Amino acid sequence: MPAPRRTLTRTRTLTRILALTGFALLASGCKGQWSRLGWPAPVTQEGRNALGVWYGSLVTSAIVGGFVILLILWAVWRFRLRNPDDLPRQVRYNLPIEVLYTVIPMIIVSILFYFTAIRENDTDQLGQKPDLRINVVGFQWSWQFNYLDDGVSVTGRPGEPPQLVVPVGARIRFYEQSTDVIHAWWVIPFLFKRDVIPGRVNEFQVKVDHAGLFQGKCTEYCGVDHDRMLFTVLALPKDQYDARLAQIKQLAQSGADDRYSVYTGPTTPVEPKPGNNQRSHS
Ligand SMILES: [Cu+2]
Repeated sequence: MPAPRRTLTRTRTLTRILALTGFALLASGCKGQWSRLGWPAPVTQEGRNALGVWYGSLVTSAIVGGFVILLILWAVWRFRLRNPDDLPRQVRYNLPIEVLYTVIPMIIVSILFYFTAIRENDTDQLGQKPDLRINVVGFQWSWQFNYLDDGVSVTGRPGEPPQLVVPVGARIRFYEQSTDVIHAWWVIPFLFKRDVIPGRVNEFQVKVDHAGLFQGKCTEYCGVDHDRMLFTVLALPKDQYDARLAQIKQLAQSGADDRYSVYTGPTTPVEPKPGNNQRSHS
């Protein structure tokens, strides 16, 4: 009979496709984002914490999803129509089951909330005194980075992303300010973003533990050129960072490159008084 043979061939093809897909996923997972289930590689401890929450949530969702799919399949099979006249017993209001499917999701959500809140608290901790303080100023439509302890500023223009250079292994405190509307500062491999709000100084602290060039962008829609609010963060080993900073200082003082200027603002960013917080950036 041809039918079983066709079934066998189909099964073999399906098995091959599954095996190839699995191999492709595993192979790409060794070096890429598959192993992190779509997330970029973190370069800070805070980023690794966020990744942990992502793994936990995803595994929980997979377990819940798998369980629900199994229940659906079981119900479809168990209560299938065997005979056109055979209507299954019609039931409603099973109190224990209703209580169960209200209580279990609440427990799952509470556990997810607990871990999210813990990690969020860790990320919000400013920790010890920083080694380096950077004032990030968002404006329509680029960024200015003020090295508060070194007296230099780097200013970008729309389509000309500024670059922030930081040392690897140093505690970096960021002070975010906006001169116009709400922006959000996101360095992709920090796996973290924070709103930049006019009239406020938002702070966070991280330690970058990998050298590299990281892409960043504004993630709050802030106007027509929002998509041009790009920037990069270059993390260098301490000696290379020192050399690069000396070069930047020299460029700022000589005025040879208009992206760099001498910073003369406050050494600790202050929140502007209410009603007087607009357009302080020129
Ligand atoms: Cu923006």
